[in-house]
Amino acid sequence: MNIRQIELREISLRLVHFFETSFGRTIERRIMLVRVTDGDGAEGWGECTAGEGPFYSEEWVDSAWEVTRLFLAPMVLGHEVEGAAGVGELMRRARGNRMAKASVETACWDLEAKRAGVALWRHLGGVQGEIACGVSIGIQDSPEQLLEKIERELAAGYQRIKIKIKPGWDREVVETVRARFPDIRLMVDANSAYTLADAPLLRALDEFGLMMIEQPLAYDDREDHARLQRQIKTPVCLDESVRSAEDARKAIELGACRIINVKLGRVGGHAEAARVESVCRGAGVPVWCGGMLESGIGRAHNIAMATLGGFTLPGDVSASSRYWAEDIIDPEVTVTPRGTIVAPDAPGIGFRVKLDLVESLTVRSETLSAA
Ligand code: OSB
Ligand code: MG
Repeated sequence: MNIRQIELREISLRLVHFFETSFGRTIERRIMLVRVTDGDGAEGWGECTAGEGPFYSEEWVDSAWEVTRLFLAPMVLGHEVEGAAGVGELMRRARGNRMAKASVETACWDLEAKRAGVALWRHLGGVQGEIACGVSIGIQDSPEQLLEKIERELAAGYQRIKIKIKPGWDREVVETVRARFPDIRLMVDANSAYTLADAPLLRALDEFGLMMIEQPLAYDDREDHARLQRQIKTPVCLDESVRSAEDARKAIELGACRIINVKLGRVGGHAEAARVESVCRGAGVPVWCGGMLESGIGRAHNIAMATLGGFTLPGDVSASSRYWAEDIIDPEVTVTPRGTIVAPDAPGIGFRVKLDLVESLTVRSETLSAA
């Protein structure tokens, strides 16, 4: 593989409904898209999952844009490499910036699968032609609104409900939801809103039979999560603090979690995500595919990743229409009444990028070429 051109584009896409987490509210997404082209004109698409500010992690849209144009693109352009699996290695000298790296790396995987004429999920070694889906529901203006939303998602068939929590929107809300829906698969995500001093409150959630509590403590912590896990029955799931397969190994060894959420951007791309999956599968730790309010391109990559064998729990990958009035791919992502997404059979990510729509949503673009 020899990438000759990397095109960066920033699009602006408005969510159909605001999405609120413990670190803030989003309504207008800024999304960096990456298109890579090789010497034969084959192309692939990737999406950067960095948010509008450095609040989920250090990365944000403009840091991803700058590091990609100034450092990552020159490391990749014109450099012969065995295949997409080797693209991460080309960018190794740059530390961190995993979401930016993933946007380039995943685009190369799409290109490679398209060249081979196979669906990306098969190319990655996926074994599940249909993936289980849950939904992530943000903090709402009132508990009643939350109940209404849950009702709607369950009616659509989703297999599990995740609600966001933060101090002041936690115990009572979970109690209300549980009282109304006693039997559903339910979990919570705190996005690092608590500390070990909150252990009593987090332990009080044990009585609600949650599948897991996601990232309750600091975004870069494993040690305190291990302490917390010893004090509560609900399984801890790590999101923010697992950035690599090595992180996953250490977290599991420490007892910091019993479940891991895998996100392509957070770990730097498909190759590392597969290594995380492999470490977890070997240790008997279930994983599931997280979401970052992706447009269709990132969503398609998530679907492909989630077909790997270790992804045994419903992920945060759901229908395009939950996010966008019109998604940038054709067909849009839809969910079956069984609460699943069927992995597409077309080559590469398996969805066509609507170029005209992308063009009309583009706020800036830049093309970088091999010398
Ligand atoms: O922690 O999983 C998270 C969205 C943005 C940032 C972080 C997270 C999320 C979600 C949304 O939970 C998942 C989705 O529906 O895409
Ligand atoms: Mg999370």
